[in-house]
Amino acid sequence: MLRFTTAGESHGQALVSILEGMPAGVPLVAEHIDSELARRQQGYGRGRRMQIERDTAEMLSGVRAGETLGGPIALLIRNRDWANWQEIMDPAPREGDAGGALRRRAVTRVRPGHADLTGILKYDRDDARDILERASARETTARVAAGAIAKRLLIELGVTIGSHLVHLGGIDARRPDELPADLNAAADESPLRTLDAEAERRMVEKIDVIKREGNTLGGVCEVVVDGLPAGLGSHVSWDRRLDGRLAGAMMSIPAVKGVEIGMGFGAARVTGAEVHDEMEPAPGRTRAGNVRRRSNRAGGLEGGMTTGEPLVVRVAMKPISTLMRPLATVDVASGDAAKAVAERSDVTAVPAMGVIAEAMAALVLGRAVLEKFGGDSLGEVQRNLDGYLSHLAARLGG
Ligand code: EPS
Repeated sequence: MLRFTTAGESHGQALVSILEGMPAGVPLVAEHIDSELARRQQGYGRGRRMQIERDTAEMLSGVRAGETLGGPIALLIRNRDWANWQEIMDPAPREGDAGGALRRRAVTRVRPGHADLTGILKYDRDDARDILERASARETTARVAAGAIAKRLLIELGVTIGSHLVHLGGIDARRPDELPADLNAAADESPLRTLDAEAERRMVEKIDVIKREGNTLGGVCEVVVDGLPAGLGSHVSWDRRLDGRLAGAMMSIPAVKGVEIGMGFGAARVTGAEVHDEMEPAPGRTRAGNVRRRSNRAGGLEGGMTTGEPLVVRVAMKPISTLMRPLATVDVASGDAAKAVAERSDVTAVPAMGVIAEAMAALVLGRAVLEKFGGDSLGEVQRNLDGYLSHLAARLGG
């Protein structure tokens, strides 16, 4: 079973990711991971932190001579900013807080919308830094590193994942009827990872205005997965339905507040004839069971299973909760009314969120692929997939 966990604080020494359950023999070099980490660091509207960090992953285990070994893969991503935070983040006990640095730097004016307040109540802390360091979206670096490896497995099996930004702070991007063959090559050209140059211009202007106002913006990214065979996930039990598993993974990304598959909420507003994808025979479309859907409003999922059409998931992110013109709050040290802490932050991180959503999709789909075609080596997985595809090829007059 493919699973992963992460560790690390935003201004601690490093982030760690452990990915377990990858079969042996998957080609993997540092560049596969580092290129994804670099994509996550892009995006107009990010703050000064991204100029400090140059995220690269050290492979500590599970990989030898450019191939996975089948054992747990441990990855280490160092925080460059640690050099500036050693005194504050040092794990060693402080003798009476020499110099009062910890007290002076304590975060007590908790930010509305952030984990700060509920975190200190639940974990019984006085300094919200004990919460925000782990709640920070810096953690998603470790997810993208693990997801980059899941992507390599999927690529070997003919499955590719891309994303683009479709909405930012009230401005829609036009979605082309036909997406570019290499979606990420096109989207990564844009500073906002959007395919609509005119909308991009207005979005950049809006980010500049909102930044001057000390405010923040959210938005929506669309993840598209091509090449999935029909039949990943299952209709038989609630926790095997792939739509639920994907939505859960996307909702676990910090600041994500909504997920739509295919038409999503739009499907609730119109009739069945306007929602369901009509089918026709299509010999040779093996991965879709020799059938073509005339539309893909279902977003590639029916009955909790992939249909063989592209998987389309849209993910909505709220505006970042650190505002330079802070909102009203309570100072938890005094109990008095106050203005929230205004630490350095981003105006928006929606373009990065798209890359993170790709990683989460890769981890969920990698697991679903191994459930169905699982093996200890890439060769075994490929043989299992090939056997299933020859079975599909023979169905429905194919
Ligand atoms: C974040 C605040 C900012 C972001 C950070 C997430 O960091 P800092 O507090 O150091 O200025 O840059 O995102 C990252 C570091 C990253 O790698 O994405 C927050 O509070 O969530």
